[in-house]
Amino acid sequence: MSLLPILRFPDPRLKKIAVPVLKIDDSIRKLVADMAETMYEAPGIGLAATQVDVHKQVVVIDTSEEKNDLRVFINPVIEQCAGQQTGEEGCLSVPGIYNKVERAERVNVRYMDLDGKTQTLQADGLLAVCIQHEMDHLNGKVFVDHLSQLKQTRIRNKLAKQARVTA
Ligand code: K2U
Ligand code: ZN
Repeated sequence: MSLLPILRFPDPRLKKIAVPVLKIDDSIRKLVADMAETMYEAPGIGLAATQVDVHKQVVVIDTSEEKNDLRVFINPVIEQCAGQQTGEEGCLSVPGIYNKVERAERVNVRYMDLDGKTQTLQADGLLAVCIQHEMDHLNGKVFVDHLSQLKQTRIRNKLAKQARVTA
C-alpha cells in the first residue's frame, strides 16, 4: 500500500467531475487500499478519489472510534435525503479551515461495494455528513463552495498567504 498526495484547494483538479467505475479490478482494489491508508494517516474519517487526483467515483469512510470499520462506496448515489443538520466541517484538501455547513440529517445512498454487489445504506449523523461531503468531492465541490463569496475570498487569501510563508 502507498500514501497518496492529497490535492490542496484551490487546485483546479478538485473541480473535476469523477466518472463511474465500470469494472472492479485489481487497480480499483489497490486504489481503495491506498486511499484507506492515506485517510487513516492524515488522519481523516473520509476521502474521495478526486482528492488524490483519481477522477473515479470511489469513496472511503471510517467514522468508528477504533478506526476498524472501513466503508467503501463505489458509484454512490444519494436516492433520498431528509431533515437538516448544521455542523463544523474541515477538509483534508483545505487544511486549517473550518466552517459550519448545512447538510441533510439523513440520507439513503445506493452504491457498489468492493465485491461489485449493489448495496443501500440509510445513514444519519456524522456518517450522513461524511457521505455528503465526499460525494461533493466526486462532483467537483469542496465544502468552501457552500460558503459566502466573502468567506471564500478570505479563505483563498489565507491559504495563499500560508503558501507564501511555507514556500
Ligand atoms: O473529504 C475530506 O477531506 C475528509 C474529511 C471528511 C469530513 C469532513 C467534514 C465532516 C466530516 C467528515 C476529513 O475527515 S476532515 C477531518 C476530520 C477528521 C475527524 C473528524 C472530522 C473531520
Ligand atoms: Zn474534503
